[in-house]
Amino acid sequence: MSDHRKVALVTGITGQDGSYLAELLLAKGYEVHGIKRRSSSFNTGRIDHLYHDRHVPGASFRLHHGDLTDATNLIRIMGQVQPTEIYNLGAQSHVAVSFETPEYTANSDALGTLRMLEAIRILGMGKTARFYQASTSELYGKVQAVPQDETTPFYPRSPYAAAKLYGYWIVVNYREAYGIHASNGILFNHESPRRGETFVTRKITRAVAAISLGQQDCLYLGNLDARRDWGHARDFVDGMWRILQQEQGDDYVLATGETYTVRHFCELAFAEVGITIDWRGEGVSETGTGKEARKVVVRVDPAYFRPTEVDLLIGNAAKAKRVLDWSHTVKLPELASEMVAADIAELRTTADSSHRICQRRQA
Ligand code: NDP
Ligand code: GDR
Repeated sequence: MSDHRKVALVTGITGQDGSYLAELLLAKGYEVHGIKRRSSSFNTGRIDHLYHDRHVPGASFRLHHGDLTDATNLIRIMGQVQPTEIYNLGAQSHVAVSFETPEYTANSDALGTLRMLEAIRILGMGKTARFYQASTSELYGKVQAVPQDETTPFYPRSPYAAAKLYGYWIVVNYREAYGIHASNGILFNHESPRRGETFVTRKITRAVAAISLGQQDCLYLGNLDARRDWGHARDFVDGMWRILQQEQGDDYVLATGETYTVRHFCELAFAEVGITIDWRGEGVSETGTGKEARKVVVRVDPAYFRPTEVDLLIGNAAKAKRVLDWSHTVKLPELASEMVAADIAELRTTADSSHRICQRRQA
């Protein structure tokens, strides 16, 4: 490719990964364009610190209104921006929600990917733009081998995973059919203080913060035995960038190679505020000292169980290590610690933070 400009277009820029990726690309001297959805309230909290008035000379960060369900909009933005690298991070990314909104999830996650690739083809950008697709370890679903790598068969277990399966294969097909530099990053779970509040790690760390500050009594969770390979989002966006710096498009697993249960993450997070969880008996108890004795801090609510669950994910990122020289730098205890500290700091500075999620109600 002879195009030496560094212009990135990022869908899902307002999300966890989009925000870290934008920071990384700006630090590397890219002009960064992001697609954000129109919202009735502000949805740019994760990227506000990157935004400069567009009238400021040299400003290299731009936002465009758009949506992955709107092909004409995507074609227009892509035609205007003429990106050299496209990161398709936008998605209805919540697995449990995808059971509630399967058609919308397919539209944004599966057809949205197709629309991005078609825009590249229609605009004749196949030789100038490289494409990254946010594929996922959820593709392995009912796992067929342990650990999972690029050769492990897929077995999706949710409408989200089935939509992402289409996204994965349409990327492979456009690479093979049209010679587009298109790659899949098969990323295992990655978290951070910017993680959406309804994903399990953040839900836990927010609750730990609230419970430790006396603003919440109890945390309700679903399946405590699910195992995930959790890393830090900052490490993973670095892997995304490395994937697009390769001469050829290809598919890569990014993972830490370690797996832990949701239960274990709870223990790590509560330990940060000095609460030891004792899982014996009904519910879950805090082992307190003196008068406070035993208090239930975590309960299981079957409402959070999924119709079909992914029980065990653990990735093998050997190919990424070999080809991209990528590996994770943050281990789970450090991640949990950072997330709990950030949530405590946030709660302390939020005036309106006294909302009790699990109150004992008197009749
Ligand atoms: P988030 O849920 O934090 O962010 C998703 C982003 O997509 C948000 O910016 C959201 O906008 C945007 N979005 C949602 N629907 C649309 C749509 N129809 N059109 C345009 N944009 C849309 O996800 P993450 O940052 O955690 O993940 C990024 C990507 O990586 C996703 O595709 C996810 O499926 C995938 N992935 C994530 C992993 C993880 O562990 N985090 C692991 C593997 C894959 P808004 O802010 O307005 O909601
Ligand atoms: P996941 O993440 O489904 O792996 O998808 P999530 O944090 O939602 O769930 C992880 C595991 O925790 C169990 N769990 C709960 N989950 C949530 N959200 N809320 C609960 O109360 C709860 N209790 C237990 C779940 O059942 C599951 O087993 C994430 C998303 O970022 C996807 O977009 C991405 O593709 C995958 O990671 C890799």
